[in-house]
Amino acid sequence: MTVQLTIPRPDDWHLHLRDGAMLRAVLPETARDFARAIIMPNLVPPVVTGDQASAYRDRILAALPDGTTFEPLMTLYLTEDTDPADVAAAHASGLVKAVKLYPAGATTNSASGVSDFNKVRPVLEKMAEIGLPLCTHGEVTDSDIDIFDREAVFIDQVLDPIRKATPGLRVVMEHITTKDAAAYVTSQDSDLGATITTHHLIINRNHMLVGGIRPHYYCLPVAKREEHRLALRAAATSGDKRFFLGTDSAPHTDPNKLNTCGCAGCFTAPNTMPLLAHVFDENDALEKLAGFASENGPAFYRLPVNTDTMTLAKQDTAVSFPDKIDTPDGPVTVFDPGFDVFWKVT
Ligand code: OTD
Ligand code: ZN
Ligand code: ZN
Repeated sequence: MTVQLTIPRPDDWHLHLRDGAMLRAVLPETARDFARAIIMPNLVPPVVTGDQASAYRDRILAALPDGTTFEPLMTLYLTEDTDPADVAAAHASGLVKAVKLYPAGATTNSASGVSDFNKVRPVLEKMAEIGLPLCTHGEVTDSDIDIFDREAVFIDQVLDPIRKATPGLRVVMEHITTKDAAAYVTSQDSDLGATITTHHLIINRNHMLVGGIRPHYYCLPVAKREEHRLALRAAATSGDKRFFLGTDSAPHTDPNKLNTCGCAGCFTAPNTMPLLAHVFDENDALEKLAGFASENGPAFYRLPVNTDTMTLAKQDTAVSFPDKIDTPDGPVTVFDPGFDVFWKVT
């Protein structure tokens, strides 16, 4: 018997689309399944001002295949020089849906991020006043903090102090990877939400490191121990409205991944929804997928749930996905979950 699941059309609340030829190659992979996405601003140079976000939005819309509907939800890259008035204007015009905080040096193209959090206080206060969410890459960058501990230390040393000092600031902890982060979210009020990626629900650090190093599983924040993956699964499938999907799909060409200093990122845009159906099915929580992928994100961002739908159907035989997509810059490998998947988007 075919099992089918129909949910409101999903959105991706954390996505890297890049620019130029790469944008044109990867955008159709997201627009096929998702109605909207929060677009990360870590281009080179970064998307810092409202004018830059507006121009980037135009480039995304111009890259959409004919007949596709997709709404890019733009973000600004927070720097120590960000002007609170520019942020407020970009929000008031409806252009910008969040501001992104990268601790300087934490991840890909984060060199222009924040080192001195006191310097961004006026922006954060303005955002609290106008209700504009802050999305955080939640890892400290101190060289003496072990990379596997950087998320938990960020919560204690950076995030919690910022939130206490800025009442009313709405925050999304992006791509959480630890049980500590999930527990922090559930201990707080509804001003705090968190995105969870598809790949962090599937891999732990063993998948990346046992039996040979697997560069396509290397992403930031780096996958943690199995107990953390299980805590993320529990959070995603719990029905708690504060947890929602942000794929963090982050395409890099194979030569840039398979390198002595390989880039971080998993490219999950093409197969995320079948993989999530597999994960929620495995956890006996298929009825919670609509909340995670389609309803909780809009609730946090105070946007309507999409009125069109997506149907996923479980097949009798395993489905296949392309191994790679071709781009003019080189091939980009699609995330391989390492197990057979029977779900497909119909
Ligand atoms: N993580 N790769 C990238 C960004 C993210 O921290 C992130 O949001 C990227 O390539 O832009 C990654 O592994
Ligand atoms: Zn990040
Ligand atoms: Zn990201």
